[in-house]
Amino acid sequence: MGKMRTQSAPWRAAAVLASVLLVGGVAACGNSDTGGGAKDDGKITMGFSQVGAESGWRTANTTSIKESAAAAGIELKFDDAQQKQENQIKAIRNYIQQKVDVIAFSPVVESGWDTVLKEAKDAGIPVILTDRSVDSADKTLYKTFLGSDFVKEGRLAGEWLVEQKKSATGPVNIVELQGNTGAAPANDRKKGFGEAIAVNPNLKIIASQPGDFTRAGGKQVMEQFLKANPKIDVLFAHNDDMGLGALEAITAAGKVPGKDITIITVDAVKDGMQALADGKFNFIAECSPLLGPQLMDLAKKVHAGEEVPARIETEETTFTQEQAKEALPNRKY
Ligand code: GYE
Repeated sequence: MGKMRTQSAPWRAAAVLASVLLVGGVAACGNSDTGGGAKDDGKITMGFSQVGAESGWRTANTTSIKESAAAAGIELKFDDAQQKQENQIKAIRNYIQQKVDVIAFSPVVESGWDTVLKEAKDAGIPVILTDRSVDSADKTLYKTFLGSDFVKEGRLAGEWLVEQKKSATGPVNIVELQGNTGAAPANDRKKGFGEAIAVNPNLKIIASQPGDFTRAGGKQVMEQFLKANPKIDVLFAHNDDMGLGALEAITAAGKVPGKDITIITVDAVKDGMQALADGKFNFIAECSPLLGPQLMDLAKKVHAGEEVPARIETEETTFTQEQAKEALPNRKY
């Protein structure tokens, strides 16, 4: 018996080890699968905190995310923060509590995210930034940033204007409608545009105010601009919606948009493209809202522990009035 026991000991040890591994394996597997706080069905759960519903761009972006999640078989928990950072922080904390597999969000402003991002990291939940970025110095707080190059959009808008006004002999007065204060696209578009027009000292920004990326904001601020400044030659609006709102103010002031005032915007959503084709806008730098498919792809990779590039840029173009007429019939959003 003694002999048998000695002989069987390694087997028993192996069996014990195997069962430990098996149980451990199942437990580990269960952990990662139920990390979604839900069933052990291998389905990825994503918590997504959206900026709001402030513009046509945002609506198209939300649709893209919801449709792509469904198509990719990803369970989406969606929250609209109504352009408030505190709401986004609350939503992210909820997602951490619910143990979602991946958190994705479009930060309404650039600053002030380190604490909540650290909480997600400590909970072992990967974060993907989509559309807008954060200014955190610690790049390990998120896996990747998927979105446009907003500085480039501003620069393309500015370069177009420089070319248009190259033979101007006197001052060209520009007013600027900014996005919401502190947002990456507001900061970056302002920067890119400002740098591009700096080559011609005739081009001067005489007023610049936030219109919060909304039509109502664009209209209201443009009314103030028109009241305070008798000579406005150019409007640079950080998105189509503010430009569309401004059209009403310009017309009400007895001026012809696209003629008396040159209008440049960013986004190229359908209503913006229509205004461009109709000659009310003069130029649009495109910004694509169709980020959903790439976001879902990234979520799957990040969840599987694969390496992903730290920065993924969306491809974009620009539109003149003629190009808008051509592109409009096929525009999806
Ligand atoms: O340009 C604007 C929206 O973050 C790129 O947000 C986005 C911007 C977009 O409200 O229309």
